[in-house]
Amino acid sequence: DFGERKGQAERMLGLMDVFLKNDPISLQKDILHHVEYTVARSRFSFDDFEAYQALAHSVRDRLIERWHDTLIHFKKEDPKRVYFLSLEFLMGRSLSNIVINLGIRDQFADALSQLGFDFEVLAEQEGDACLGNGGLARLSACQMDSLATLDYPAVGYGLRYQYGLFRQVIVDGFQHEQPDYWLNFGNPWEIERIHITYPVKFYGTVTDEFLNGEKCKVWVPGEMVEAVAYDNPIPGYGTRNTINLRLWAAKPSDQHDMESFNTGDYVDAVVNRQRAESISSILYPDDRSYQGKELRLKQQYFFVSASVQDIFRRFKDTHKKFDEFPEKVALQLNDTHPSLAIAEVMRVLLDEEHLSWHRAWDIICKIFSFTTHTVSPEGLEKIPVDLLGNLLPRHLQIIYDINFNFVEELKKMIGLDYDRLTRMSIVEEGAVKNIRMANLSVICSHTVNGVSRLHSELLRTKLFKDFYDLWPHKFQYKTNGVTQRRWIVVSNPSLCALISKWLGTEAWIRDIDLLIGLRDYATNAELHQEWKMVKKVNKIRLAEYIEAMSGLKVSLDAMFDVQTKRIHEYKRQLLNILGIIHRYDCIKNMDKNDRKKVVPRVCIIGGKAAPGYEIAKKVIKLCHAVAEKINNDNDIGDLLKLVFIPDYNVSVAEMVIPGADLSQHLSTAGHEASGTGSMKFLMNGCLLLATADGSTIEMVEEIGQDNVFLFGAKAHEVVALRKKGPTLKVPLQFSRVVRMIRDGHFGFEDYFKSLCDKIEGTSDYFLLGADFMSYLEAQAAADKAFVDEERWTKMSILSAAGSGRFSSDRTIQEYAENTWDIQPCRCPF
Ligand code: CJB
Repeated sequence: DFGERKGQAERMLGLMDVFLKNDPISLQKDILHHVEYTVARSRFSFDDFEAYQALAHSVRDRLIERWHDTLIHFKKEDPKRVYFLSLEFLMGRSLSNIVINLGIRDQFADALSQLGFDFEVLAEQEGDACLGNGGLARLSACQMDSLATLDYPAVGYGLRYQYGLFRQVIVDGFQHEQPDYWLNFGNPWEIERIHITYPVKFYGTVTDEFLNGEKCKVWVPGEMVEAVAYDNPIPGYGTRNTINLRLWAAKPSDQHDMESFNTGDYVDAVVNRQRAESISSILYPDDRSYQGKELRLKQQYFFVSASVQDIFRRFKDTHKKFDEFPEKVALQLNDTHPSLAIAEVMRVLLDEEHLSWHRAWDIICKIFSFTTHTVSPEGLEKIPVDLLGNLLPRHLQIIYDINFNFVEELKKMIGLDYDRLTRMSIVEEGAVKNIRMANLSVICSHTVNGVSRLHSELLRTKLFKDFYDLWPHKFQYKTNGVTQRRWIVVSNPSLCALISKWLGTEAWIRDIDLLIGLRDYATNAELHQEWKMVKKVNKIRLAEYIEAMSGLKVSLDAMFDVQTKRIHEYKRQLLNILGIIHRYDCIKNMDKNDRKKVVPRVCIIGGKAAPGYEIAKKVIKLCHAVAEKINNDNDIGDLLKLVFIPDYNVSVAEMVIPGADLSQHLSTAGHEASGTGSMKFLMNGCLLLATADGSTIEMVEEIGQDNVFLFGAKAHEVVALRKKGPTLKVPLQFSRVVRMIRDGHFGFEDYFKSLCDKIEGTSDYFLLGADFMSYLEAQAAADKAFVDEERWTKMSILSAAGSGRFSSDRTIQEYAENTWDIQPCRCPF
């Protein structure tokens, strides 16, 4: 009865304030309430961690208000939404980011200090959410922040792993991996939605049946698990909009294998049921190596199937005709990991909604867009046909049908060019038959994006050349970006305040192009003073961390030179270490006078190696062995120090990046699709020492060649250099430092032998030898610039001033306008 319901609603409204209040007393009451009733500790006695929990819950309450309002607003407006499908989101900590985006950080800090707590200390209590490996995963997190801030109607979908990326522990210089059971201490930022569940099916058989006289396929699955939604509200900055990141967890299904309960052993049957949870239990730690593991494929399909069901449910709530689907739905594939979504949407449209192939295919071609993050063909995901056919028999059929139609069309267009047909086919023939997920994604998406201009060029001329020749209009690029909210406002509050002061506004936090205004003051002596002070504050913070972690005292006058990222051969951490050995060797051979001219350096390296990646693990050990030698050499003192920062993750990055003077990005040109770490350093006024690779090329265009230390072969020269092979001359300096390792200067010579073999002679695939001299020259140029404080500070200011293009706000706006065709949908305040 309407009257009765209206009356009840009004009564409820009367019982509650419309919104929670943010004055100091209300906040303190709220925090204490959560101490007592949520954390269940006495409000007269609770420690920092409990205070953090209560604080987090008070923040969460405010977050939920906005999230509800946004979801209701989206429902009412029913805009076209983008669904961002990604197997990885590297969120890091949430508390500071959330209170800053909600605009209530200072209020909370005041309220806490009146209770005798320090906001920063409590924020440190939070553990990182590491549901991803590296750049790709952190990019997803930055893009969610931008989607919310720019008011786009977006939903993120992913997996709620119970074990995040392993923790890296160093024992005697070797990497050991420990599990990251991150949910142990609870996660206040997620909302468990026990009623939002979907069944996900695996295995079984497909039969032909007749429905209303029409032949159709029926998939009779052999296993079923339940996907449960966990919602993670993502607040925008300077807006009420708070969007949803929905992560799925696997739970046993009540419909799962009931038969075994009746016939078999009860205990065994329960244990079997529990196995369902393993699907979402662990994040695969192998950044870009595809091993054809069934569990990985199960994860991919599990999250795709649940997300697609959720998307259809939402669409069908308000729409009847599937022809409207492309007007309401854009599906973004973050790399090929979610590309089974193509076959899944097709299956639902054909087998459950009973659309004709023609109509279903028409919809597919309008809704999917694909972004690849990879440069090399070996990086592309392939799934063995046997594996796919066993786990998802109906999907394999659909992929075969898509491929059949595609190849038939292709023959009409290009004739019987069998080499090309073979290359472009979704099915790779060979000893093991594979499904090429990238080909599937390119064929079925309306747009294929690269992540930098160079990357896109490589896609068009190499990786996807055949497809580009066929469909040039599909290929675009969106140079990556990072969010300035996390990478300046949260991680570098002093720089944030300084920028706002000099620009006279905080508007740059939403509109990063304003940073360019700093150029006007690039030579202003007063700004120089303040700029140097900010760097110093951040260097002190980093130096304290290094000392607490390793006992090593470092000089603040030294240049803090940082290379932090996943360890990969192509990223050439080894080049950095060889350069350090060379520097060490030079200092050792100098007389007293020359030593006085040496620019002191603290070299900082950090990053994880995939557990099965032997060479990368040897690089970590080499770094420690070299550090051991140098740091204990009294002859060297403060002139050179080498530090390995263990367990590099988002929160460590937030502390390291602002404290860096120089940052290194050494990938062999043509191998880094974009690179995003460099953007974070740039925003924080760190100078770059880099190759002309990925998005660095575009950074140089923004800030000018004079403000970057560029070195090394260009992408187009790399192929020619490799061809030279054994005739390629490497400099003596290079051979000498490799010889020092081989001769046991740093111990462990047998262990390092294979590492040395990898970079000498024809095996030097990543061209360390060829680039070495140019690298040393760039390093010398950096030294020279550093001693000229005024010049360095100016370069630093110009770096930050020119970093605006590398905000994920710009990237997301380009996606919205040129790929997804969505409009902002701003929730009224
Ligand atoms: N990337 O982090 C990953 N993992 C992969 O498996 C493949 C690529 C990185 O993605 C970043 C975001 O697009 C890029 O900036 C980076 O160059 C790329 O290596």
